[in-house]
Amino acid sequence: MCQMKTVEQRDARLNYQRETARKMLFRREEEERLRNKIRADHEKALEEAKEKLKKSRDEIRAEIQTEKNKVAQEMKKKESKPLPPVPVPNLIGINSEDPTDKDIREKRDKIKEMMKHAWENYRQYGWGHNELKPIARKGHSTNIFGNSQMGATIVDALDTLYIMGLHDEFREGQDWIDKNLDFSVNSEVSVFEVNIRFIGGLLAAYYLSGQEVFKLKAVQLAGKLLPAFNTPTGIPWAMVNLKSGVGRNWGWASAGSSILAEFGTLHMEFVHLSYLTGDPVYYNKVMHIRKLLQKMDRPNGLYPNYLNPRTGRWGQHHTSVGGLGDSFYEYLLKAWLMSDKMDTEARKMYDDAIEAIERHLIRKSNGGLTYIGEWKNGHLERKMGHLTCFAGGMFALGADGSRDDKAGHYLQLGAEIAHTCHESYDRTTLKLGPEAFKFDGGLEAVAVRQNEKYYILRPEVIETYWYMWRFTHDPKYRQWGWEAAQAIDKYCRVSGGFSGVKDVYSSSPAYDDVQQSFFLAETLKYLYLLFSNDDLLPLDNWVFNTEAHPLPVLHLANTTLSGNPAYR
Ligand code: DMJ
Repeated sequence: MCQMKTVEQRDARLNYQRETARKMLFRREEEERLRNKIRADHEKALEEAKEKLKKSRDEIRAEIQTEKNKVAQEMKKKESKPLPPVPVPNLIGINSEDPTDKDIREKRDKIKEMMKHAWENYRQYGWGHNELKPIARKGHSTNIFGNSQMGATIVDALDTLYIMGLHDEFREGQDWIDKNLDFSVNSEVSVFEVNIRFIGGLLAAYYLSGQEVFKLKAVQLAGKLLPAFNTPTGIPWAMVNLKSGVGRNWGWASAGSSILAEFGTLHMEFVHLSYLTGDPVYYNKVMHIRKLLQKMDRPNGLYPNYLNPRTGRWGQHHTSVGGLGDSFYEYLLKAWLMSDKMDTEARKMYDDAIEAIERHLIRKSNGGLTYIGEWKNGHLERKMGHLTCFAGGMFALGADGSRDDKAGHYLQLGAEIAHTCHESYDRTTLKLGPEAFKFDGGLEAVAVRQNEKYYILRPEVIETYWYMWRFTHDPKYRQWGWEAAQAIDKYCRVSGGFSGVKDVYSSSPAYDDVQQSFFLAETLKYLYLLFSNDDLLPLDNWVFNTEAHPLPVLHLANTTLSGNPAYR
């Protein structure tokens, strides 16, 4: 027994020694192989370097360029991969008969003529630039579009051209987008503006025309905006560099805050992006914002305009239904409408917000005009902006489905705001509305400060007329819209396009020399729709984003994207 153990132990020792020797040999061979490889690589690199030295500087440059092109081509190939097919929602009312009433037809033709004038001059003098300077007859841009030529007017105008039947002009725009619209640029843009004008414009053009290029460009651009959401809270920065993805906020915003109307106006476009691509990333980003807002305390039930994306805390307690707040409320309502009224969470948030606004911000002036003031650190400023005038249309649009069946009340509120905003136009010399107007110290619906007397071709008042027309068919809304159209044609039209004016109370106002892209996207589109039949883009099937780009209703369940099979 004992002898057997000794034999076994000896065998095991021998095996161990043999194994160790084998491993050492293998390691040595491996090291040798590696040394040889390093030597060979080194020699190859030396040879290549010697070869390179023989080449001229230009040859070397050309080689580097070829390498770069190869990489760029690879990236382009990746970017233009076709997107997965999804069922297109029911697209109703893209075309409609001409109005039977001759007078209405003529008015509509006049609006179309104005659109042609704006477009042709932009094409001639500003093509490819973001906007047009109609007096200087050259391109124009502002910091919201960054420092590159992204053809904002082309993208913003596309769907208006389409519904007006200006198909040659539409194709010119499509061709430019196809060949020139490039987002790999070192340019810092506004996330909000790029979303509502570019992504909204491209998506609407896609749904109306069915041309894939628009969908593809919208998705490429959205990918470039995503890094803006990389903040500690997921509340996006106001601006993002399209190339580096670095984001930051406006220097003027309260304590480094993001703006409610900016990060709160992404929902419609982002839900459509997820629907079309089958990728939930966009949907998740906007739902995260919503959930975060839902959890926060709201002073007096009001949403302040500023929120710090690092700390998740409110900035200054200012609340506005005009600039800085406006389209956040609009998108709560429209999220509900766009989901075929399935997204009841959004509807509830809208109802709660509107009730608080009515309680704290809406008042009647001594002269009987209903206005929406601004809440600033605990007191009400009796001033209303042109931007706030969109709210008349919003109240009317949200009347159906309102809490406690207050449809009549909200339609009436919409009518009162429309009336007030009309008064702000009617009390000027040019019959065009000022940027902001007061209800204070005996003044009603008039601007006081010189720097609030301008009109920059904004759409909000006409937008409200159109919604009120669709819901009531009261002819006064067409009449008011026509008054505005005539005033624009008389005082803003110049031979090189349309320009804003600096003082609506002066009979010979100076021009600001800017043809804003929203003039083509919104002002002229709402005017055209005001003189069209209701079956053109019916409101049961289409929801207009805040830049007037129509997006179709999707039958979406509360928290899922059931319209897209990729989600089932
Ligand atoms: C447009 O770009 C949009 O309507 C936005 O929501 C606010 N205002 C401008 C036009 O005035």
